[in-house]
Amino acid sequence: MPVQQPAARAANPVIPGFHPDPSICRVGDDYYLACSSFEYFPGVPVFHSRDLVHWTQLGNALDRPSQLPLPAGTPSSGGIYAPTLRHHDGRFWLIVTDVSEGGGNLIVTATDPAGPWSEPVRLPGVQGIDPDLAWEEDGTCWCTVAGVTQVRLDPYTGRTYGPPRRLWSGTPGAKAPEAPHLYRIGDHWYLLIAEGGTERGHGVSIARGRTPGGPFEPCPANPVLTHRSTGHPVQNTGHADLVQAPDGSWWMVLLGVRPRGGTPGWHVLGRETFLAPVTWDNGWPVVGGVDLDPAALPWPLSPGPVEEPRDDFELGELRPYWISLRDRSPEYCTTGERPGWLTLRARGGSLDEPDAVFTGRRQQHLSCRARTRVDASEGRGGLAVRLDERHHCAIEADGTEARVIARIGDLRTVMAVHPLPAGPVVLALTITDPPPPHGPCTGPDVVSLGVERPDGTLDVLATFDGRYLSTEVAGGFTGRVIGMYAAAGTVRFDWFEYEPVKEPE
Ligand code: 6LW
Repeated sequence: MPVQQPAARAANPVIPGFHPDPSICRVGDDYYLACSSFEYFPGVPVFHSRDLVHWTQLGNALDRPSQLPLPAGTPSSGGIYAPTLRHHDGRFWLIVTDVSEGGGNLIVTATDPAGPWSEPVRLPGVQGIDPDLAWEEDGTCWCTVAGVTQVRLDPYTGRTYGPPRRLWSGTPGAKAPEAPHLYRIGDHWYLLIAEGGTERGHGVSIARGRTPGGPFEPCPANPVLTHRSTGHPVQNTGHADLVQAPDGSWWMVLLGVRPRGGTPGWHVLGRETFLAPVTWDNGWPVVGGVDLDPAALPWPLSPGPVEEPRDDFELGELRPYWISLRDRSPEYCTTGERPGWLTLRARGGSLDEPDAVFTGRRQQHLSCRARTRVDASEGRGGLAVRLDERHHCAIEADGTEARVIARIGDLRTVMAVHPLPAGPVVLALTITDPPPPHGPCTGPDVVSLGVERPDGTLDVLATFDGRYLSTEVAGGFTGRVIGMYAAAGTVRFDWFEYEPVKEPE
């Protein structure tokens, strides 16, 4: 079934690019939101908004190795799964699962959501992913995990009390009851879950009971949100969290994907954060659509974040949107060695290796351009877009030539070789719609990789069908990340530019 064309300019996704498993809370007039981050370091990006539409990243909750010691063997889409972010007893609480070797569930807290966040409190008695925190009025804290089970927890010490108890586990026959969130609303405790799996069958269901442990009565209208078996341009909608606005209205954040191209459609930005309005009918939530017109929000919109396309690496530390594979040891990634440059030092092989030295930023636009000025006189590296070790493409330079290298599953090929002048060069990567006609076999986009001449003219060395950098091909839980890497020796980057490309009407 051809995917319907998206509605007119909507507010969604409110946080584009791979920002899955959103969890939201409100303090006064300020909203805060956190997402999962998998094999990347730092982990768990934390955002702030005043209008639920425009979000600014404050930082990352897990930004120290003592909080996030991701081992080199952490596989792509391993590491940090779904968080829950709450505010209680004067502080922010973030509970999350590190599925990597030696990880487990943990809690970090902060008085300022921009950080610093505390050292982790480990939760050996909490077994399962997608942990949620909810408190009774007397301070009793319940931790609920996918499955769905629940255990009483002291969130200050990590001690659990008694064996876990099973709660409502969703619609009979539906798979993967997960992403539980528990809310006290009016006279009821509401248990919100995702079910159906995070692919095209994803959906959100809810039940309510008189106590935090149930018994729970399922909503007669479940699933209260799904796009399964529809032609909606946003698919895989699920993994939601609820928040009440200061005016009493209710809202839901959720993950969704935007497949493009022919059938089945390929999504390349990963699972993004979307917003939907919620109303209540006879004590049950009714979720509005994600085709949300920003002008329809019942409050004035704050000005969105202004982001400079270019990072000159002049700050003492990298901006919070930069993410590195598994760790960011200054031995391999530093702006301190050559002021105004990012220095990357290879520690193993190419992007095919789990311990590749790669620092990038999430691709957040369907069409975009990235450029970087690189000095590869002491090594080999360049500019890449990656999904994982087996799905990436790059324009790589050493002191004498540039190569376009593509990796699709077991296939690895050099698509082009091009001589380079001595000295730093500008590498470029552009992602645009496929050329018309958009036939049934069209991929979602085309990746063009090249080198700029000294006069700024771009020599495109190769183009790459973007479907091979999509989740439908690669699998996994992340989305494309565009960045810089070192495959050998030392490679230095003077600046990095990322900006959306406006497609012709
Ligand atoms: C997340 C869980 C899920 O923890 O995927 O498919 C995990 N469902 O809710 C990672 O996003």
